[in-house]
Parts: sequence; C-alpha cells; structure tokens
Amino acid sequence: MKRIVTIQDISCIGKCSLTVALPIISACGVETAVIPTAVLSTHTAFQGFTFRDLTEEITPISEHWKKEGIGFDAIYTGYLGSFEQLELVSRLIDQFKTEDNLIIVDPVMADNGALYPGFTQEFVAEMAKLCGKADVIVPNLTEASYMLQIPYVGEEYSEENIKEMLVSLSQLGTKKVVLTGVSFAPDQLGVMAYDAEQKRFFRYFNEKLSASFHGTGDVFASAMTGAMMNNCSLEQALEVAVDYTVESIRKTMEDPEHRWYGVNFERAIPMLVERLNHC
Ligand code: PXL
Repeated sequence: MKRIVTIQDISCIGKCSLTVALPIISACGVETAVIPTAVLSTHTAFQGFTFRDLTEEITPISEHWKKEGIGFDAIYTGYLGSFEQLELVSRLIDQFKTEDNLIIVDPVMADNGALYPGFTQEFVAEMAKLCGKADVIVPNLTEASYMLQIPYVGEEYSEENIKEMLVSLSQLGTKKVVLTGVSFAPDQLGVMAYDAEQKRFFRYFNEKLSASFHGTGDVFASAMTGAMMNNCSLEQALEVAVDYTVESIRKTMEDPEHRWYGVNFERAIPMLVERLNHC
C-alpha cells in the first residue's frame, strides 16, 4: 500500500486543506499521513476565525519518523502560513526525498486575482523557491501570475500566453507544471500542463458550471495526488481530478441545502474511486 504525507492546515470547518485531502486520498486506497501546520476554527474566508500555529511540531514529528525509518511515496504540501513553515517544509523535503518518490507542491496563496489574507509578495517569492523543489506544482492562474511577477491574466489570455506561463513556471525548477482554472471557451474550464523533461504540453477541459466554490483547488490537487499514487500517468490523473472536481461542484449545486464555503466532494467519491480502475 502506498503512503503519502500531506502538510497543510486543519480548518475545522470549511472543507479545504486537510479535511479534504485526508478523506479523498484515503478513498483512493492510499495511506495518508498528515502534518497539520495550524488549526483554524474555519478557513480564512470566514470572519473572525481562530488560528493556532503548529510550526513547532513540524521538526519533532519529522525527526521521530526518520528514527522509525518511515518513508513516503509522495509528499504533498498545500496551504502554509509562514516563512518559517516554508523553510521547515523545504528541509523536510530534503530529508524524505528519494529517487522514486514524488514531491507535489500546491502553492496555495491566492485566487481570483488576489492574495488570501496574510500573504505578501515576499512570501510568494519564498513559495516559488519551494516550487523549485517539486516534481509537480499545481498553481491556479492567480498564484502563477504572482510567482512570475506578471499582472494577473484575468480572463483575457490566449493559449500562447498560457504556454509561456507554463514554461516560465518550469524554470523555477519544477519538472511538471499544472495550471488550474484555465478556460479557452466560455462553457469550458480545466487545466493546461507542461512536462519540462518531455517538452510536452497537454490540456484537459470539462464543462464550466455556473457556480464557483471555495476549496476546489484542494479537491483537485488531492484527487490528482490520489490518482498518481494509483499509477495513473500525470495526463490521466489530470483527467480524473478535473472530472472529479466538476462532479463535486455538480453534487453541491444539486443539494438545495449546500453550504457556501465548500463543495460536496464526499458525494462524488464513488465516481473518483471507480475512475481509478481505468488508469
Ligand atoms: O483552500 C485553500 C485554503 C486552505 N487553508 C486555509 C485557507 C484556504 C483558502 O482560503 O484559508 C486556511
């Protein structure tokens, strides 16, 4: 059985980060170890959230694991809250990187043209360095624009613009770059990716639904990680993850009592698990 570790916060309510990654990757039949980097009462789109930093726990946890001889088939990082956490996670990657395992960095910092509360351009620059250590990164268009220090591309861009961004992002040092939230037609939304070793681009789209919800980036990255741990190629994993994210949004829209803060990814889990049989 494969084992990964995912490093991100626990937002107790909010359906994002660990409360999404843990169930989704476990449902993919992969042991999912966690390092919670902070405990928040809710994610940061709520007003008045509490925040307990857990930075001090990161090194003791990883050192204990090293002593126990524990290793991972993948390290998947998401929302990280401070420069110190970036530094410690970077060291943890150095400690646990092997020839065969996969480092997946989701540089969670921003969406819809703006940084999330508490983030700065200096933090973005450090996160870009962490991306340089990854095998796969999955920024959205806002995060990519910040990391490349270019104006947010908004909704006005060509395929050529996206290809240029992908190549520039790979120059951070990452082998495979996945840009999420890409759309070249009003009714379609998906991802475009670049494999810098093979110098190959690929893209995958599904229906663009009329609603947009918080946490879909984490749903996507978790499903992609789960699929790659089931021996899906990156290309297959992107298809599975895009389709699963869309299905999660669809299930949310079908639910008259859906919450505003996250998607009904739970209801779409059977579809995700079924799709893994076809990789
Ligand atoms: O979904 C990304 C995310 C993760 N963790 C926290 C967040 C967000 C997005 O706002 O606030 C705490």
